[in-house]
Amino acid sequence: MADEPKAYEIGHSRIELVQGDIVEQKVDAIVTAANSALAGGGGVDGAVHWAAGPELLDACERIGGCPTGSAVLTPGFDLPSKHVVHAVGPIWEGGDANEEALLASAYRRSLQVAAEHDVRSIAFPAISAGVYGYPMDEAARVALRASEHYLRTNPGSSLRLVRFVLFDARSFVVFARAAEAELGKA
Ligand code: AR6
Repeated sequence: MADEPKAYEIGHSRIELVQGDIVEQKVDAIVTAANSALAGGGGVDGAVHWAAGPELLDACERIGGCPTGSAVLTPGFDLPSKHVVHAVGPIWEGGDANEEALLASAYRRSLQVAAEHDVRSIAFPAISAGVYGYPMDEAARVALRASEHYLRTNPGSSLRLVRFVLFDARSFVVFARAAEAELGKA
């Protein structure tokens, strides 16, 4: 079934894929796909800011910005999750502008900054795969590989659950196929 959640055990942790809305996830931290000005916007960032309330934008303004390929952490304010990680993925420019390394880095930095705050469970959207134009299948491979690599190389970190929350059936299927290829059968 396309919308059956999928799970992969990676050492003491797990990677899950679900179809849904990231703002409804009951996890320690949710990740939003931000821009480098942390100025808010549409897509998943619009939904996260709306659900968290206006204090989230104030917190972003105090931080001032975040380079592409990196991530910063704020409180979750009105969200069910304690923290929001603001990850800045690259804009797709055809694939020869270091996009893959920058996207992998955005995931890695998100996981690092979450672990620094003892986050046990974190939920990611498909960073860069919306208005930033990164092809969904390639974005999925990068996301899964970067997460698996982090969990395998940091077995002592606080992170026990990395959940990918795909907004629609198509992106869920694309992520599920990529996970089968990258992580094995669920
Ligand atoms: N839950 C989970 N996924 C979602 C949700 C949601 N509520 N809403 C959208 N998505 P995008 P980007 C999916 O465009 O490409 C913003 O304006 C969406 O279907 O949100 O990294 C920022 O401020 C897509 O698959 O992020 C930046 O300026 C994925 O989330 C810029 O857009 C990412 O789409 C970032 O662009």
